[in-house]
Formats: sequence, structure tokens, C-alpha cells
Amino acid sequence: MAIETPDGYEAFTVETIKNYIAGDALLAARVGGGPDELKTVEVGDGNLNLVFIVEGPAGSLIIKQALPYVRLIGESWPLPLKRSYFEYHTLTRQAAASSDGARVPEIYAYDEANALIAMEYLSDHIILRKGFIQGIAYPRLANDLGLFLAETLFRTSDLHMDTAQKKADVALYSDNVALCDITESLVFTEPYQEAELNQWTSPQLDRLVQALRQDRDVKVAVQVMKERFTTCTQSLLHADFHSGSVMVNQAETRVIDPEFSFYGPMGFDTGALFANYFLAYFSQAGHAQQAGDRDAYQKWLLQTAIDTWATFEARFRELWHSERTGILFPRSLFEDQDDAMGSEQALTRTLRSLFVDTVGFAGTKMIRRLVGLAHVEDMETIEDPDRRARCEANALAMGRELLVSRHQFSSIGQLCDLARSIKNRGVTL
Ligand code: SR1
Ligand code: MG
Repeated sequence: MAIETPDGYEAFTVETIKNYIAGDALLAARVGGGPDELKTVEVGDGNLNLVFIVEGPAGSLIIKQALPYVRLIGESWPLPLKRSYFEYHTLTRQAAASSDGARVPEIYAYDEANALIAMEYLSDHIILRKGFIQGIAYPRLANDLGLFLAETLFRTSDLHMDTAQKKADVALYSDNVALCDITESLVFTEPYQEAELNQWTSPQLDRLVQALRQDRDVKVAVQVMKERFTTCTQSLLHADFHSGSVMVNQAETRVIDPEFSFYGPMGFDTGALFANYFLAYFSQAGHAQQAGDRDAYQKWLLQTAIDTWATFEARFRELWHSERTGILFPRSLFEDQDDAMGSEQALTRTLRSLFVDTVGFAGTKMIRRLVGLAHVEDMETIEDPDRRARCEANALAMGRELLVSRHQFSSIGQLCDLARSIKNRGVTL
């Protein structure tokens, strides 16, 4: 079945993209030379888009182009090109909102008709997930991501933003329906029922998958989290904040790919990151050459989780005191009435609610990556299925506990204790 695309749209190839670049004065000047002098390669390894690296005599860039369907599945699953519009606008908003930590790539151009964004090629960075698989430690990661999350989430919330602007933005992003629908189905629903696209390591995990679908506490909890996702327009989210959406080297951290963005609960972004720390943690046993040789790296991952939250919370607290200019918890009710205690009480409540959401969404995001459609390379690259299944079963146990018992936790340190204890006892298959 051929997919209808808007007039003016063309899905590029490594050859046709050269003429496109040559025909755009700004992009052509950036890479230099004519079309014959450009080297192009398509490197998209995500689930949805085309990604070209373009290198010329004077420079390089990335072209990210949306396809009118889900790349992972094919043309049988159409997907609006407009996701590229949301991605572009979120990149510009995140660039403005984030100052001290991770940054987004520099954007060179946006072509709405071709659903294409031209941006900086981060040639000396790698995808964080690949770093996790190789066991590479990143000393700046926790600080950079903690700051990025605190700043982007706080500054796009009613704690800070002008209310008319925020309401207009909520309306704008409400149109990212198809991408939200992917999350609503693939994250919050399908892993808990029979669904054509679900996959898991079978037969090793069959019993656990059946148990999950019959687990009433889990099903209720995940629908409560889904209700948060669909009804809470707290902040402009990246909304797919996994370790494949972060690029790193030893000196800096970049956040990419916010095409799922919309106004939702802050904890959905923070939770996604913690889910990916813990998935990386449980996958390490599958990458060890000899027993124990990833122990130090696992320790680093858990410490990174603790440090990320510490930075996030500290920056959030600072912003609460210095940039609380929005309609929520106004200073007129607290500081201006000499009620600093009231402001602290409100801050404590806000952080508590955000923490509980973070834990619940982290559990949800772990589970979907183990028994739903889209898995993570951390686990998928473990070749021996028995070994992989043991890692996945442990991660699944952690995901369930986070989701169902989210109100019982009060620190990331406790989540790390749980991860260690599940690792030490190991789930029986
Ligand atoms: C069909 S898209 C599957 C997943 O890839 C993206 O990274 C999102 O997480 C989405 O759920
Ligand atoms: Mg992505």
C-alpha cells in the first residue's frame, strides 16, 4: 500500500540528499563543495526516521528526516510527518531553557515540507546506550542530565512560564496525537495483554510474561500512571528520554530526538532516564567477559543514578527560589507574606509528588522495554538467550516493584538497594 505524503515531500536517499544540500545556500556553504564532493551515509538506527551524515570539504552536518511510516515496522504503520515540527520546536525551546548542563545540538535549518531538520554533527560523541554497553564511565553525565532535566522541566511549567504562553503551547503540542498514541499503547497497555507486536525472550520468560498479564496490582498501577500521562500537562517533556536520546563524550552531554514531546508529567522524563540506568545495570552481567568484571561499572551506574537525582533536586530547589514567576505557588502567598516555611512545605510536596511519579514511570518504562515491542540494545546484544533472560528477568522484577510500590520509596538510594538485592538473589526462571 503506497503512503500518501504531502506535496513537496521527498524521502531522500544517500544520493538525492546531496542535491538537496547543494540547492540550499546555507547548508551548502556549511559543508562546502558541490554535490559530487559530498560524502553521505545513512545511519538511522532508531525506530522511526532517516538520519544522514553529510560531510563536505568545509564541514559536516546531520540531516534527520521523518518518514511517513514507522521505520521499525514498515509502511503498514503510517505516522504523521508533523512529528518533525514538534521535534524542531522542542529543540528550540530546550535550547532556550537549558543553560548549565547538557545541551541540544545546534540547529541549522528546518524544512517543514520535507519534515527535515539539519543540525550539528556530533562526530566525537557516541550514543550513551552504546557507552553503557561498552562499560564506559562519563564523569559529567549525572550533573549534565540532572541540570538539563531540572531546567527544561521547571522552566516550561506553570511554576515559571507565562500562563498565556503555556496554554498556547499546550494547545500546540496537543496535536502530537500519533506519537502520544504510540506511548499510550506500547508503554502503558500492550505489554500487559496479548498483542501482536509484543516480543520477549521465549520460552525463558514465558511464565513471567503470563504472570505479568494476570497481575492485577500491576495493571491497576500502570493505568494510574497512564492517567497521569494523559491528563497532567505539567511541563514540556522530551517524552522519550532514554539512553539512546543522549549523546556523550568525556567532556560534554547532548540531548537529541524530542519528537515525542508534549506537555505531560515531569516524572515521565526523569523516570525514563532512571529506567535506562537500571536497564543498563541489569544488562551488565550479560556483557561481562568474566564473572565480576562489570561490578565496578554497575557501582558507577548506581552512583550516577543517585548523583543525577541529587543534581536535579538541588537545581529544582534553586529555581523554585529564584525563578518561581508562574501562576503556581505564587510568592504572593508565601515569601511576600513572610511565610518562607509555607514555600518550603510546598516545595517538599512538589518534589515528593515528582519523585513518586519518577519511580512509577521508571518501572513502567523498564517493563515495556522487556516484554513490549521496542526493546533496548543493552539487552538485545546479549547473544546467549539464557543469559539474556536472566538479566531481563531481574530487570522485570525491579520494574514491577517500582511501579507497584512507588509510594514506598523515598530516595534513589533505596532504588539502588533494591537493584543490588535483586541482582544478588537473582530471579528464578
Ligand atoms: C514504534 S516506535 C517504538 C519506540 O521507539 C521510540 O524510541 C519510542 O520509545 C517508541 O515507543
Ligand atoms: Mg528517538
